[in-house]
Amino acid sequence: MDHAADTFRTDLMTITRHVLNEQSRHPESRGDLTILLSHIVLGCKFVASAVNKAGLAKLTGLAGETNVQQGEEQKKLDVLSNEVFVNALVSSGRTCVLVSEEDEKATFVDPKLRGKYCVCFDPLDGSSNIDCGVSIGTIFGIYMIKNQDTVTLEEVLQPGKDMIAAGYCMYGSSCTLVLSTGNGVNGFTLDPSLGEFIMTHPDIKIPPKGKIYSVNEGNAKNWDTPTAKYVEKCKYPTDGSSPKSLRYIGSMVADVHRTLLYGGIFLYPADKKSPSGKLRVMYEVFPMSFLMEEAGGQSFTGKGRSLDLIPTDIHERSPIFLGSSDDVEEIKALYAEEA
Ligand code: AHM
Ligand code: MG
Repeated sequence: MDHAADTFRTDLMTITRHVLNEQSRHPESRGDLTILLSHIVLGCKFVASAVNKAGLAKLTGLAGETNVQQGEEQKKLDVLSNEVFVNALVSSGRTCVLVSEEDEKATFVDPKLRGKYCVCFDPLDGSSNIDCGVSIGTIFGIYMIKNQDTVTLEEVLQPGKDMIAAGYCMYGSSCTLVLSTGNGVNGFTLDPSLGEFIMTHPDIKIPPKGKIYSVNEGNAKNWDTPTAKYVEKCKYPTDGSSPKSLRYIGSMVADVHRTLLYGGIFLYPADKKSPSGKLRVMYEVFPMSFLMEEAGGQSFTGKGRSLDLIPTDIHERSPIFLGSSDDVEEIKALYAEEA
């Protein structure tokens, strides 16, 4: 008869066990980050369940409110996800400021419930994909605040390189949570029968060069010269290499997840209509750039390293080019030529 371990994995590295292991590398740690992350994980499980049931529970469609980002319509699932994360983060007792894509202003937590962390998050990114069942996700980045009692908005506007952890959860054909606490990147898949995220992608490293480019080519007529030249090179390489394949889901979490695992480049450049691009610095560009660098890749804004940006507004946008190091080098060279 088979040993149980031949059929079932019996020594499971759950995300909680992993985060506790990481914590033990810092003997001075009091477990605050572990507690905060376990609340984020709970939020992700709740949203995963809501996304799965969305069609049945009539959660798709508009909630009748308008999002702060230039009048975008807000979906019911976005509203629900935002509430879930705000409640989970506040009740962790480990946060003092929350920055959410869905809220115009930063939320300063009641002083009685404050802890030392600021969390920036997009509770449900890729909302245009909700109604057709395409992958969507949650993105988060975590900063440490020096003094939680006196924290101001200025202190929240820190460069991305000061983040201490970042991650995303993708609600796709499976639910996958990718996390870095500044010591590499690991991926966990939700086992629905256990209700636990189990490590399935240890120590993710992005290939140094990829065969895929990912961009909304519908915006091509408004691109600047370096972006246009780069995409032309992807299609008609002049160095004898094969053309790259184009893959674009239109959901940042899914497009970045594929880029991280398979290599290649994801671009959301500036264009004449959107000179700062579309994606938001604090809860889209920074967390994804942090993960990319931790996995051995690069992230560039068209001017410099993405994580060096210092935002001046919590909903600021930036162009972004991220992915395999060699591929990002090529676009950097084209911007340098232009300068
Ligand atoms: P959202 O935050 O309103 O969902 O928008 C962000 C999304 C990203 O997930 C994705 O990369 C991008 O918008 C796609 O934009 P476009 O439809 O312009 O290609
Ligand atoms: Mg978003």
